Amino acid sequence: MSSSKNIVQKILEQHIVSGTPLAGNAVGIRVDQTLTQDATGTMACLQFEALGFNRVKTEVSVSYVDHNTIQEGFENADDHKYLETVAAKYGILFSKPGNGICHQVHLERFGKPGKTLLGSDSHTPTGGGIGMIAIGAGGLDVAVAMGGGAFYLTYPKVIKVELTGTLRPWVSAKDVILALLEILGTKGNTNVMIEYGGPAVGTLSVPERATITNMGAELGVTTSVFPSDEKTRLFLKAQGREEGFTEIYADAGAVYDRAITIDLSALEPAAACPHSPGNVKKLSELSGTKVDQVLIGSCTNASYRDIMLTAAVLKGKKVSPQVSLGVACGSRQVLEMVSRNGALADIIASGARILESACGFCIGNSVAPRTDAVSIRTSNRNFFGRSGTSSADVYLTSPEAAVAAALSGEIRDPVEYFKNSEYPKIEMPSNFLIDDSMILKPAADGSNIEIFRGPNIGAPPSNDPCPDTLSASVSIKVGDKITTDHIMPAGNRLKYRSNIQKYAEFVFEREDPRFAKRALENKNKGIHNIIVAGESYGQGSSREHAAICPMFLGVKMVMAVSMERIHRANLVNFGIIPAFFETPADYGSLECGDSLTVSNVRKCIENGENLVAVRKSDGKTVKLKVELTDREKEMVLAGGLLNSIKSKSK
Ligand code: MIC
Ligand code: SF4
Repeated sequence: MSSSKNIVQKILEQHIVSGTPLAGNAVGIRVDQTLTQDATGTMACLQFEALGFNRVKTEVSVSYVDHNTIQEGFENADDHKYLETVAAKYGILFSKPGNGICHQVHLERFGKPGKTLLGSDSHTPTGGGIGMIAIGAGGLDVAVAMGGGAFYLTYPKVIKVELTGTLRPWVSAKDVILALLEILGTKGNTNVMIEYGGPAVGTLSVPERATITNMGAELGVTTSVFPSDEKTRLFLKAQGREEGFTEIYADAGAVYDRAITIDLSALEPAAACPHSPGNVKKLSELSGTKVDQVLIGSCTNASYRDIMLTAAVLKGKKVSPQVSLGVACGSRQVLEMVSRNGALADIIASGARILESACGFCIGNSVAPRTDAVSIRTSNRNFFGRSGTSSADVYLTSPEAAVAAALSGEIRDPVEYFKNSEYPKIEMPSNFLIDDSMILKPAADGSNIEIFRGPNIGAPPSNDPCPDTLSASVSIKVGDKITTDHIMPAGNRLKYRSNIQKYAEFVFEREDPRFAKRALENKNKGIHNIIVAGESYGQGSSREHAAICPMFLGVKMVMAVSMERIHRANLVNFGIIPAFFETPADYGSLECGDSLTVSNVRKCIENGENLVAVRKSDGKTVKLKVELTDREKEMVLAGGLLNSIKSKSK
């Protein structure tokens, strides 16, 4: 075996606490830092409490409030207060609403090369831009990590993405990740990490790298990482944190499972077209499409560089009368800097709406577009209905292309549209404006702190151990690439994240509005529910509600052709069996309403044998693979992680 190591190996091997670091093996790693956000964090903190920890054991844990900041009704504000008091009590830093989007603030204020970061949000890999192994997971996994427990993952294959050339004017980092999405697609990339390298890395600033690693989440890879180099040092220095710098490069001769080269000089501006981040087309092919709304922001493209570029291009011009332009800085640091240097005034003067430094439009809780609208966004997801308007078409682009659309009222290739204008050169500031006063420090001794619990907050629901026989009904059959947004809508349903009973009413709301009622009726009659799904089930968000709420409705198994990593882990954490068709064609023969019996479930799971489902109507058998590690078997059999921990401590 070669002694030369790639970056992934270097960082992971320093953090391994169990297992052998070979692709495909289950390994446990030590987690140095965690982040949670309010939409997933309340459940994570409730679970942290249920697990009985009395203080976080990580180097840094930060609780951000950035998702549910609309506060229509008392529920979100109550959750914020709950999170604030939990943070103070247990040793967590608390980033107040208004301080910015978790991933951007974390990159600016806490990210450290060579460290591991686990976050209850699928875009945690943003931290890969600063040379961390930063992984998204369900809230329960993050709760365990906050308490000092290991995080378990499949040791990844590593794809090297070699960047060569230089980006042309009006082509930017977003176009790099869109090009990779075009190559790799959004499915079939589980248990892979992407490592960037090559001569062009040095031409990209840390926030530009973070745009690329952020949207790596859409590939379905575990994470993406950049080297830590002189650009990283300068970024940390400008954030007043140079002492956190370590240089990290791959060794010469490091080995990879696959290599892809992207020549930045040859890239053309692109967009992810409705309704998948993998549906990438060149903007020149879409040119002329009328645009109604343009939104610049989100954890992908709202850095200082992105907002300054937006301002410089808009300066002295007016937004097309047909277009509603919204701009949201990714952090309060950026908002304050652009307001002090005058750039914000140029954006305001152009006719833009200034939105809060928060997730906002990206999670669909505000500024929903009109019926049948075309909306151009610099964010990372355009799943069906996520904008809040099911009939809207959402295209994901770079800020350059978004500004071209805002000014012209049409989708335009910015290279062509701005051909007579100079491309503004945005220099990285040598000193960012540092003011951490909206990050509250925890109490040194939290024992006297009383936790605030509003009426919307319930205890995490419990589950029964896995039954030996499933007498089940296929209560829904869904297609390929079903995202966790399809399973558990966010938007105006977000305020129920802490109220599982209520939130469960909306499971598969857009797929089949009668699903929740049907599933609950089955449960009450003692019939187990099974979800039948196609390829790449559970893409997208890490929201564990897409497992907890089905669990609450009595779902015992998901039979799928294939499944995405975070969602599979969440199902296991909540005692739902992730099962895979041994013969994928069996997917086609099952229908919603089929009654199935699955016998000897516990024994087969324990022994790692196939399960066999028998259809009552015609005796048809369907063989199902259930591939679980020993630790996962325990969880599934116990009815979830909380049960398995409790039964061990008895
Ligand atoms: C998302 O971008 O889909 C979210 C909203 O940030 C989610 C988390 C959530 O559903 O709360 C994610 O990416 O994990
Ligand atoms: Fe927030 Fe959107 Fe980023 Fe998710 S993808 S963390 S909703 S800004």
